[in-house]
Amino acid sequence: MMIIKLGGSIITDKKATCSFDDDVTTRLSREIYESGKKCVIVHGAGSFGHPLAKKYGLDKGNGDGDEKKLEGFSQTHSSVRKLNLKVMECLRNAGIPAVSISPLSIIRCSDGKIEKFEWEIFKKILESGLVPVTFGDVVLDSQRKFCICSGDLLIGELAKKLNANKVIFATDVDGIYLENKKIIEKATAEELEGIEVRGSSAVDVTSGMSGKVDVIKDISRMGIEVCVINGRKAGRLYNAMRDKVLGTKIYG
Ligand code: IP8
Repeated sequence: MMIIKLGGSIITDKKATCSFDDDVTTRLSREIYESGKKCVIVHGAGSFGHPLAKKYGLDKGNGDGDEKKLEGFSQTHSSVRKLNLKVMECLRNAGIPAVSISPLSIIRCSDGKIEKFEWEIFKKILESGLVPVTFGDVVLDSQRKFCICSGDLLIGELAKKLNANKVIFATDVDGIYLENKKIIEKATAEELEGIEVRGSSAVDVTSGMSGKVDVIKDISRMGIEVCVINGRKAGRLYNAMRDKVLGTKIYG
């Protein structure tokens, strides 16, 4: 079983608020369907989540009980759900029996880290032949009152709990690349340590590619293969799902 992350930077235009890329999401949905592989799908929040989360300072929680932040929490949750509905429609139209699970309902964090996760629902849904879909969301936090739960954080936990054999990050870059723009084609988690990573510069309250590399290291240390590919280029997701990776492949 594999986990696919559809990055917010490819399913939305991160520079324009709430702008969904229907064409790219439709094509990626077809690639997932045509691969014939069993998977869990996680998508980022892109321009439906990050600008709002930044505007209301949601990444810093709500320790001071600010009412504006409560409004921001509610608005951000509703906005990422709107994005999720659009993604779900593309997946269903491609023939994928997708069902949505909102992180807010099943996750509680403590100081930004997952402390309670009712992950078994993913297992049950997979066993029933359906395809579970979840997304970057805002969730409750026992220390900060609330926090942001990124799709990448979810993937780290899901990969471990569901015993995934592969995780694919479909991003807006050709892979993980070095300061000199050279793509790393293959590496171990150890080889990734200490390298200067480059990535998207759009508004991102969950630290973009550098945050992703930390998650990638954690996942590959569990012995799970991780691929980073460019989802804006046709066929790359399909090929990565069929073991032909054009991008970066990290192995544990
Ligand atoms: O796009 C962020 O999720 P990500 C979630 O997967 C929010 O990092 C609400 C900004």
